[in-house]
Parts: sequence; C-alpha cells; structure tokens
Amino acid sequence: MTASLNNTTLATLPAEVKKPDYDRVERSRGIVHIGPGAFHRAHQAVYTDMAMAYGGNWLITGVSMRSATLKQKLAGQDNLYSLVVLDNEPYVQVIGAFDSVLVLNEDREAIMAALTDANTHIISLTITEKGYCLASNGELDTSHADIMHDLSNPDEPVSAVGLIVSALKHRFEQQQADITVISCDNLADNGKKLAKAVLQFAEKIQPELAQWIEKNIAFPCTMVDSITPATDEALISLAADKLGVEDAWPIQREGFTQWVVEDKFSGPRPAWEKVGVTFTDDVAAFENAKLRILNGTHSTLAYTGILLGKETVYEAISDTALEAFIRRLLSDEIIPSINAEGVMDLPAYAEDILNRYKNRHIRHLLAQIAWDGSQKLPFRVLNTVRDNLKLGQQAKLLCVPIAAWILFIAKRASDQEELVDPLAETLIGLANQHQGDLAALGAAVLNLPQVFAELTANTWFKDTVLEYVKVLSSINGSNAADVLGA
Ligand code: CS2
Repeated sequence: MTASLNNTTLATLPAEVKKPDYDRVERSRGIVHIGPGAFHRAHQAVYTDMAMAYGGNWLITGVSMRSATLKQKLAGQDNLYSLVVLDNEPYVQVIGAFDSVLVLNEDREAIMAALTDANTHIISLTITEKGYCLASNGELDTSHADIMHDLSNPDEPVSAVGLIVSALKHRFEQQQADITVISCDNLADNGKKLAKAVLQFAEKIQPELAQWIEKNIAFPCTMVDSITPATDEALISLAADKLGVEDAWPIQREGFTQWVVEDKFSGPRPAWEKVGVTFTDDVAAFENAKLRILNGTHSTLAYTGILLGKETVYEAISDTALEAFIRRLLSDEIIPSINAEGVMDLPAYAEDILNRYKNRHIRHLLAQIAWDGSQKLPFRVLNTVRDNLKLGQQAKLLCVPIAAWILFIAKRASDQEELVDPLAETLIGLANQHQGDLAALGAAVLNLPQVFAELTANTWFKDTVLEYVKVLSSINGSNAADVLGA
C-alpha cells in the first residue's frame, strides 16, 4: 500500500507540488470555520494558507455541523490535503491551514473552547443558503425546527446561528470582542443577513447581549467565487498520481478564484491582501454581479441542461441553443438589473464566466448545482426578476429557469429519485398530488410563499412561468432553439 499524505511524507513530495510556505508546527489557531466543505477548503483555506507565509497564527479549526466524513478522512493525514487546480496543466498544492476538524455532536466542548479561545479572531462560515435559517423576507425563521430547538436550549445549539450566539455570549461575559464573523456563502448581503439573524436570536435570549454584539462585532459582507466540483474517485487517483502518496480527501477547482471582502473587521486578520483578496468598502456590486451572472446562469444551465439530458456544465454550455439562450438572458435581463457603474465592466465579466464554463478539464455536475433550488433561486433569479419589474420591464426569460426547476421536481418525483432540498417533502408531496398535471403542480409550487414571497401574487409572473412549463415539457435536442427562442 502506498504511504499517505502527512507531516512526514510532506518533505518527500515531488518538487512541482507546492507546499505550505511556513512551518505548521510553529503556528497555532486563529480561525474557526463552520462548514469546512470542498468550497471552503478550495477557497478561503487556500488564501489563509498562503497568507501565513507572511506570518501570524491563523491555523483553522474546522467545525462540521453534521458530517464526520472530513474529520475521519483528514485525521490519518495530519489534517493536510491537496488542492488540484484543473486547467490546461493540472497543478497541485498541499494545504496545511487546518489544525483539526471537529464535529458538533461529537466535540461540542472542544468547539466551544475553540470559539471562545482568546486567540481566535475570526469565525467564518460556508454553510450554504439553508444553513442561515432565514424566512423569505430575510429575517431569522423562528419557526425553523433548529432555531426553535436552540432558543429553548441556547447552550446546546444545533444551528450555526445558535452556535455563534452561544460563543459570543461567552465572549461577552469575558469582554473579548476582538473577533470578526465572516459569511462566505452565496447570499446577497451575506454579512448583513448573518448579523441580523444573530442579533434577532440574541435579542430573544438576552437583550444586553444583542446590544453588545451590535456595538462590538463586525460581520463583513463578502463575494466568494471559484468553481469547485465535488470530490470524486477520478480526483482521488489524479491526486495520488501527482503526489506519489495517497490523499483520502483532495479537492479540485478551476484556476480562477476571487474573494472580495468588506473592509470592516473587529479584530486582527491574516494578511489576505497580500495573496489576492480584494478589500473594499462596498461589496454589493461584486456580490450582485456574481450571484446573478454566475450563479443565476449556473442554475439556469442546471435545470434546462438536465431537461436536455446533459450531465455537466461543460456539456450544457457546449449546446448552441443553450449558450445562445444564456447570452440573451444575460444581455436582456440579468446585466441591466445590476448597478456596477465604475466598479466593473459587466459584459466583459459575463464573457469571462462563459469561458470558465467552457473549461473542458472540469467535470461539474449539473445535478450538484440543482440541489437546494428552493434556497438558491430566490437569490440567483427571483431578486433579478424583482429588479426588472421595478425598472418597468417584464423578465420573461428569467421565468425559464423557474419553469425548468418545476419540471425537474416533477421528474424527480416520477422517477422516485431523491430531491436534495430542505423543502423536498413539500415539493415531492405536491408533485405526487398533481401527478400528470404539470399546470396544477406549477401553480401549487408558485404559491409557496417561503420561495416566492410577494411574487405568489404576481399574475404576470405566474402565467409566464406556467406557459414555459408547458413548452419546456416537450423540449428536446432538435427543438431546443425554437422552444428557448434562442
Ligand atoms: C454553484 C456554485 O453549486 C452551485 O450552486 O452555482 O457552487 C458555484 O460553482 C460557485 O458559487 C462558484 O463560485
């Protein structure tokens, strides 16, 4: 059996593999990251790893809210893992930024100790949209089972918001305010939303705590970007090939990576500015452009691509009808909805994104992007619809991804395949109830206030989506250009 990646084998890796530029043994923790999935390990952890070459104790303790997989996989390799960058020539970098990975239901005490440690100055999060437990109006959803649980048991939280409040309560008692809480998820105004959820929760358990948090703790907004497909067997063998030792849980991503952070901190931070992170006073334009142009077209490609039998983003964008449709969607409805004057050139930004989709070395499954539609579509598509309506324009083409999502739900139900979505029970329930009647299913889904909020009352929007549900139900390789009007 081949040896595994660890502190000892690190020194024996081929010269072309990039290794940490600092001595891990001499560094200690400064960051606790909640949700250390592939994206975090391919993005913020890489910036932090590189920033540590400029000094500082910024090792990361990862906190998994549920799954013990990462902890188990990294335990045997001194928490080292490799990042494989997939471009014309794959490039491998070993990341040493993690000191440990903990799991909430196994390591509760150690997690609280890490969060409240005087040397921890950053709590960051990648917990996906659903992890914030927000209602469709952007407020904390106090009817969410995890939030209800945590409000009654604030010392035994199961939600990320509950966990952060519990840690901040302890820091409030110790008067240790030198910490910043950073959301790194694809939510518009992610920092503001997280701050609001934390404050609303804290207010319910201890109003003085809420006041202290509001006054002392910064929650910067961020824009994060890098295409990171899930780890698969092919990656595990590629990493072993390049390293000459085995890595049980490598990660992969494209060469492009971007992190824009609002320059608002309530404690020290790594020298991220030295390794390519942009600090700015206003992240909103970056966030909106990325969410609407990249994530919006990603979800559109996912649902329409799946209808056309495509498996990956590369396959979907290589279809001329789909590419033409995405280009129209961008120029007619998405780009005009974004105000980025003086900040970025939106058509050029969009063109670069389409080129990233055309990276044939990346196998990014549409099925992965299709997860959690009920949580993603409001930020990626519905806000764009709203802004078009505000500008007095009807966002007809944006109704296509919504219709394609409804058809995706119907297909999952009729194929009896799992729908990965926090609303799965409701959505599959509706699909079963209206089996064979797509119009009735569409109408029922469009009436869900937790997804569509005030758009449930917009007749034009609902009729247009339903019209597309009808035409897209017979889409195929030969009529796609006509059906999509591309
Ligand atoms: C994707 C994102 O899975 C998805 O929903 O749209 O993860 C996307 O790849 C990243 O946001 C790119 O930065």
